[in-house]
Amino acid sequence: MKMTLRWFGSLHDTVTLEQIRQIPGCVGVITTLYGSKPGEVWSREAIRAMKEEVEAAGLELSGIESVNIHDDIKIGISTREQYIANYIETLENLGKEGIDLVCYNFMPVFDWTRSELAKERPDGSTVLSYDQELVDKIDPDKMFEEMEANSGGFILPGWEPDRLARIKELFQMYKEVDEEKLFQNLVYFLKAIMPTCEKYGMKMAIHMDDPAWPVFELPRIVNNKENIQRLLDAVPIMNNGLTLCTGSLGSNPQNDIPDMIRSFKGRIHFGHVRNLIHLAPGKFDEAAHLSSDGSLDMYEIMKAFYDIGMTGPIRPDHGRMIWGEKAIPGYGLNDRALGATYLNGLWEAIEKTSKK
Ligand code: DNO
Repeated sequence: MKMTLRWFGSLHDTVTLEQIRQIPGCVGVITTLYGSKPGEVWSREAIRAMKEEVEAAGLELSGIESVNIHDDIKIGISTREQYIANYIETLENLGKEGIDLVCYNFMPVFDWTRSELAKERPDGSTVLSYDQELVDKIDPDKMFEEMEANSGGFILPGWEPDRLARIKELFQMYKEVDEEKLFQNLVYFLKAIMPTCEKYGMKMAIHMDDPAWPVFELPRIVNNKENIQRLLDAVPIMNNGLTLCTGSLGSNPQNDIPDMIRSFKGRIHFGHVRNLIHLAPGKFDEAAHLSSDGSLDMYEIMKAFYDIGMTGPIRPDHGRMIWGEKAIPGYGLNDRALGATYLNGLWEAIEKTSKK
């Protein structure tokens, strides 16, 4: 396992590479080419510049999160061919620059969804939270404005303005896309890009749907053991893999995360590890990474990663906002650094006791 942190680039992030380097045991960052739009080709020069910036700070560029998928690919209309060709060119350019991990998601219209971005907890920290009842009251067309209004002026990852410019039109286009169609469109995309992935040893790591159920009646297909297994079996090669996100899967208490980690051995290329508190069905608050602060057993989760011989990057995921920090919701330095340190501590203990 390699401990990493997500970094949003020097233009957008309040956190610097220098700070990330000072987190004990943190060896790399996961980042993306900010400013690129879904469907565009990433040039080799731009990729190289991004990599050189990270390496100059003494860190490794451990993977990309994300190369976003154009909605035409998810909807499955004829224009997808050009966007798939562009995606392949981006993968080739990444491969040529020695990058071999790409996290992406296949959620229609929206990426992750929350009803509140700064819910205060009793200790005064704030967290992201989700309440289905509140989300049901939101007009989906207004969702972007809601998130933007709550974001403290930061651009939220996955909620970039460009991506959502076509929101009304997109809802219309997704009307015909049910779960089966979305699944088939994902398989079509994966089959098209796999030869390139095999050539460059590129690991495609799909992110779980967050939350793990349909939102605004849009289909969700990467949300439980059965659906994920079906996806792995549909394109049964290592390059078709997962970003195992404990917080996304954990939104549904039915998901047994350690069991899923063990079942997907060999196909998990990247781990997002965080905790949350189940409050009621369809309602949760995010929490500190510590097991006792939330509903997930982080020891069992890290043990499962250890048992499958996880060698890829793991990153602490959304942190609380603490100690007066102002940053992208979920992505401040302080609580994610605590998270990384805690997860590294669990790993060290598991490693030492397992070797005895
Ligand atoms: C949220 C993130 C997601 C993730 C994408 C991957 O904080 O985990 O935005 O990066 O779903 O494409």
